[in-house]
Amino acid sequence: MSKAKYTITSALPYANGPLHLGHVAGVYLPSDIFVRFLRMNNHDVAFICGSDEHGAAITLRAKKEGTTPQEIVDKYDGIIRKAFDDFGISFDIFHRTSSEIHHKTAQDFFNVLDEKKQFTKETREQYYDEDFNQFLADRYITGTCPNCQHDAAYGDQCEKCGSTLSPTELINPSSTLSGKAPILKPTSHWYLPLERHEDWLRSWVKEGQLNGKEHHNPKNWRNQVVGQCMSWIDGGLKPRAMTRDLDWGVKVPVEGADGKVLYVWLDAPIGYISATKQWALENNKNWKDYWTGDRKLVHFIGKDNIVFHTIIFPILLKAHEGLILPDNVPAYEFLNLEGDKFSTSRNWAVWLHEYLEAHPNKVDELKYVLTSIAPETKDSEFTWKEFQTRINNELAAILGNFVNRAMVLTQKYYNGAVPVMGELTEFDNDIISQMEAIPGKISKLMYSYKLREAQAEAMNLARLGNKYLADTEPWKMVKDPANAARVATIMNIALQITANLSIVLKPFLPATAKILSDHLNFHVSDWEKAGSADLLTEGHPTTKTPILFEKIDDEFVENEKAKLEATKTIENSFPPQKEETSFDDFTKMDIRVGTILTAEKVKKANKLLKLSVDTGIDQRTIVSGIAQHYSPEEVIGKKVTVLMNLAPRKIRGVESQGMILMAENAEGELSFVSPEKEFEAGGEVK
Ligand code: B3M
Ligand code: ZN
Repeated sequence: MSKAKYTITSALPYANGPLHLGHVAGVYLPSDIFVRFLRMNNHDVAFICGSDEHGAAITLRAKKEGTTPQEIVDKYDGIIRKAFDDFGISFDIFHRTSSEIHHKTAQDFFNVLDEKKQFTKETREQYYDEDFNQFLADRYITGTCPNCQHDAAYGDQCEKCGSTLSPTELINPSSTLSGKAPILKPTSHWYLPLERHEDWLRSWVKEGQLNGKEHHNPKNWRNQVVGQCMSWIDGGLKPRAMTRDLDWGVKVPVEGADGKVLYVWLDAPIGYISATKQWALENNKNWKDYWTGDRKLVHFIGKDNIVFHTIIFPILLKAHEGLILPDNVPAYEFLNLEGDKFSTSRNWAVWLHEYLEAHPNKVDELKYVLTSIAPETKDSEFTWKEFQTRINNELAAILGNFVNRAMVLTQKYYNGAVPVMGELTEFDNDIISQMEAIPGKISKLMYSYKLREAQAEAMNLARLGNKYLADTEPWKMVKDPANAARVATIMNIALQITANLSIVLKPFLPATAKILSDHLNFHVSDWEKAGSADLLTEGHPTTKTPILFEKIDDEFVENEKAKLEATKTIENSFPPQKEETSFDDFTKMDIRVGTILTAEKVKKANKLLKLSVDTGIDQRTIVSGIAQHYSPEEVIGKKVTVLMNLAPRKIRGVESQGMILMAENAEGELSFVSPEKEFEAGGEVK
């Protein structure tokens, strides 16, 4: 049977910020491990990724940094690209959706679907920000998530529970631009009628589900993925707008669509195709070979991207005709950091590029730890303490220790030359058969996308080696010359294990595997060779390896934790600045210093105090909503600021003749705004 061919994609990171360890553990590292494994198994593979440079994520970031979207994407594409390079993620291409070939590919794709009548054009009411004269799609609108009540969900998705939303589903929507409640205004867009595709989609997703009693899952789709798809389909598929009123993105390629661009979730997945095209151009290949025929398309993504890759993009691919649908969509849950969520706004993150700058020689260490804790089936957590424990107790104590002993003793006893394997004991045979079984176990786990267990299985080979040396104790036996043949056999087996490690560790710890290969003078990348006990022939020369992993001391852990604390920012919920006002309008307001003379609670109103205030020119009654922050007794005699010429209003039956100005902190606590010097009542505030 010929080997399966693969097109592997990793979610295109938004070029609106650097990558943190959560992104790495849940998308880029696992896809890289999987691809390295496939290549070693001689599968035909294309490994595709690139920057996602459109959408509100980018334009909002540009606004925040006071610059242009183009500058934002250039900056972050650069940072991300370099970090991937330094970390050794082995993409065949890391492309950009701002490229010309992408714009053209996405427009052609849109035209094909339009010609096939796969869209409906509809005019609907959409949220609109009157202050900014802009329709509010996706991240331009926030509100409370109808599913988890998170109060900062976006118009297209909630980052807390991962659900995919439409702006109108948000509770208490507000504009990200002005902070105000939006109005509704009609606009025309191209919609993809998802509901037309329900039947085939349902059975296609079900193929990934349980089959019979054994819970046999032929496609190995993760429960979370099947679950989210089914709940979306069962919830009723609806038409979804595929265009937006924005000026940053891929222009809608039809007449009468001025000021409209493709929805970023239409254009970004097509980015996988345009990246493949670019790669094919550069490498004399035909891109179609990677998107048609007998080939497995696999998307590595985070769980917040599930429906885009299992419903929307598959519908687009199917509607386009002739292109393959994903074979699997291994989606990862979220990684937390030191007891809290990763957060860009609070700068609670370990940024990949910063880690690599600080610890350029600890790349495999980070890979190992992140794979060990990868959030494959549930959310997991990164802590610097665990980073230390995993490196010291596993990498250094097990793998490093075993390799070091095997290589050092070989130098010492045989000047580096592989000794003769003599007669085998039962124990030797048992160790060898355990070793032979490991590559097969790893393969099985890999093809089922259980990379965390696969790495643990690879480490079991080092454990086996350690146990073998600890039980046979060649360093004791060698003291009696009568044992020479036995010691040679033991060391031969230990070296065969080391050579096997240099193969099976390659997908997970490529730099470490390379050190082993170099010092063993053994460069084999063919997975099929792994498991054999005669990889190294008698007399084969080896050299002593350096210490593979340095122990991490407590100071390292403390430093890293202190760095996190020192750079975190406090998130506040202060509203954005209000619209500009004129000096003339400002001077219309009469604001003065006043002194509170008396205060009493307003009956049946637990927030209100009725105050009498000396304003310097009169004495008047003001009702103020401060009863939950001040008792009547404590306000008497206080100097406050009074808005004098506010039109009188009746509040709970009492006429309020003005307003006391209050300052509010992030927790919603109120404080009087009082002159800092002892000023008498009546003084103007201007
Ligand atoms: N950029 C969303 C994200 O980074 C998006 C993925 C696109 S994959 C086609 O979460
Ligand atoms: Zn939610």
